[in-house]
Amino acid sequence: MKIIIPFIVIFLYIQNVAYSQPAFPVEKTKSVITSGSQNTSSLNLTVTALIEALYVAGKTSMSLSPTITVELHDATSKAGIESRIGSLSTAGVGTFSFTSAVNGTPYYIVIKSVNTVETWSANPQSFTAGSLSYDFTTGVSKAYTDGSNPPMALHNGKWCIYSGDLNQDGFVSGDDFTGVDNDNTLFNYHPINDLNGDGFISGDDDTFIDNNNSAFIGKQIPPGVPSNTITYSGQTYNTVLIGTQWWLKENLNVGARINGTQNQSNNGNIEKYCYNDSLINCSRYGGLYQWNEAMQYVTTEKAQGVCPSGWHIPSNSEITTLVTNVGSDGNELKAVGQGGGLGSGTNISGFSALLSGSSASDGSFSDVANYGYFWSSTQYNITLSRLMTLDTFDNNIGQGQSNNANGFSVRCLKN
Ligand SMILES: [Ca+2]
Ligand SMILES: [Ca+2]
Ligand SMILES: [Ca+2]
Repeated sequence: MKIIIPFIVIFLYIQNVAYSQPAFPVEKTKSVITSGSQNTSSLNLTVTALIEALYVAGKTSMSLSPTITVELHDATSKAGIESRIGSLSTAGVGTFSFTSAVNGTPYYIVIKSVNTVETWSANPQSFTAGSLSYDFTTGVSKAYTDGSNPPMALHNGKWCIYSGDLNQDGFVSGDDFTGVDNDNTLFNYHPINDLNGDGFISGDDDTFIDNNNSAFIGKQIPPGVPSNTITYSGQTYNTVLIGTQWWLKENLNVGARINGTQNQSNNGNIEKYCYNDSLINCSRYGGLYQWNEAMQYVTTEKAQGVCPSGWHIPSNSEITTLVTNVGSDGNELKAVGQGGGLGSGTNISGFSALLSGSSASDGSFSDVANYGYFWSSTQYNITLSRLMTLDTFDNNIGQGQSNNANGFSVRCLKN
């Protein structure tokens, strides 16, 4: 079976998706400074921040140049308005370009990464003449504190962002050991678990989780930050800001399950397929929807379709914006644990994509754990519509088209 499976997968994949060249220039550069998405009206934030475990390992600089996310949050509502992914130098300096921020308006600056504690600037900061610099390392007073703990860790004279929140729940606790311990035991390597950046997953990485767990370290945020969850049809969904787009962080799982041998129909009820006709797969991966059902029988781009009120099925060009915002690196979209080798998900964007597979019009299911397919609301022609594809093998992001009768995942985008 192990020899046969890849051939089956490739065959089904070719059958399912008529592939086309991406309609956008392929942009491999992750640094936001050199990104093609930068426009003339963007504002540049130069931030200085050191990540605790990397700085302790490197002693006078970080042991590697980390990828982080910087968010700007409205000073009054505290809501996130834009997030940008980029790198810090080993000295901790990085420049991030924002397209929706304006001069003279104060914003909180928020630093996130896959294995650190979310850290906010002590106060809102404003851009002047297109630029703003903020250095978190020079004093504990540079980060927001709710008084529970110092909001950063002091190492070798510099204030550092706490390491150790690997599951990004806002606390450093026992749950955060899981990935490190698994990699340590199985001799696997996922970058998220290499806290000190020495190329190995070992007990040294546990140390930071251990210490911060004992000290009850967690994120400290100003009062009134809006919840990043919504409830729709009895289920709670998380939301994530990528660039200026708010995405649902999980595949939609709404409607009544029908068998893959039946067609979803324009009957006033939302219907879904669950992989292998098993309800538990809908809980894990979300539902699979034929294009017309996903769109609720309209063909307009950005239609609400089966999405909650105030949300819609993304257009192909909105997906292209997402692709640009992650530097065309599909691994940044995949959840940690999805994909293998060159295709291992890093989830740097927080999009948390799963390789949920597909259904075909003959009632068969295929590709789970190998491919994830996400419908757009853009038609290619009368029978095919555009979609985004992620796979287990590499970091490619496909933007092809496929038959409307196939069942794929749906990710909703906020209007
Ligand atoms: Ca945690
Ligand atoms: Ca390590
Ligand atoms: Ca229906």
